[in-house]
Amino acid sequence: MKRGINDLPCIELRHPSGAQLDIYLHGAHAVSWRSADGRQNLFMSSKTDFKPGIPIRGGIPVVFPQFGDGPLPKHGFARVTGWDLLDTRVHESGYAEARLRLHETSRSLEVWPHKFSMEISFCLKPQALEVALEVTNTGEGDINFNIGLHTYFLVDDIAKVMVSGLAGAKFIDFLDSRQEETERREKITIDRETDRVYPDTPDRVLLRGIAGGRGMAIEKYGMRDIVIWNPWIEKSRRMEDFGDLDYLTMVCVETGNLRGRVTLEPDATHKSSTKFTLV
Ligand code: TA6
Repeated sequence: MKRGINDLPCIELRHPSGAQLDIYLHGAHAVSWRSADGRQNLFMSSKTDFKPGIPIRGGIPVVFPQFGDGPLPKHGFARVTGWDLLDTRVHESGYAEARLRLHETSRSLEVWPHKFSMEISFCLKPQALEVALEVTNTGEGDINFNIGLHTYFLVDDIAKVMVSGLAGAKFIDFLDSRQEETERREKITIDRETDRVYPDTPDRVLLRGIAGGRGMAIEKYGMRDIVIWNPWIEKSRRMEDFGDLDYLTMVCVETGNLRGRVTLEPDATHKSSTKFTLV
């Protein structure tokens, strides 16, 4: 564990291949993922804050227990709360793992009166990263929540980005009528502000245009939805923690139960994960 920006504790998870993942306990937030080829795969805003209570802009924000706006802080309190490190180790089967835990706090109980235990594990391989989430209801009544990963990918040029695997899927355009439409494109490109939720999608999509001309296979498990987001020019200018031109080198492809919610009975556990593989 090292002291990162603003002296916040940060885990440097290293794989023998040279791959490295840097994770802040603040939000269990992965801010840097260098694969074994040395390339950075995650976008991070140069203008983001690293302060308790403030979401970090970029990397892999954890969304829980709410996606988007609502009675809780936007995208929930998990990304702005300090998590506890459980352990880090390199498994004999060839991956490095970091596990962190979050449970209810006095502050979370004020806004979300439910007891829970949440664990995130990051499994790092030479050219892949798997992020797994487990939530257990440790309270008395049912709990109902969104959960997911709001992943910011570093791209060479947004004009070269394509997402394939969603042709025929329904989507809701959060910038338009919010009516359900059908995605007609085999290859989704981005040339304007884009904020679309694809509910109940296939579990594998391919993102092309990752920095260095590579592709990223994104495979989700126990996660129903995908969101594609790029703020484009005007919204970028309005975001204080985001550079005016940052929209050119990032895209969010988010995975989780973001449109739909998960309901857990007492003592039940929900497991979900996303595997990112460079191709
Ligand atoms: O996931 C898409 C979205 O909900 C967009 O509407 C945009 O607000 C983005 O998340 C970023 O949200 P944040 O709270 O991190 O600024």
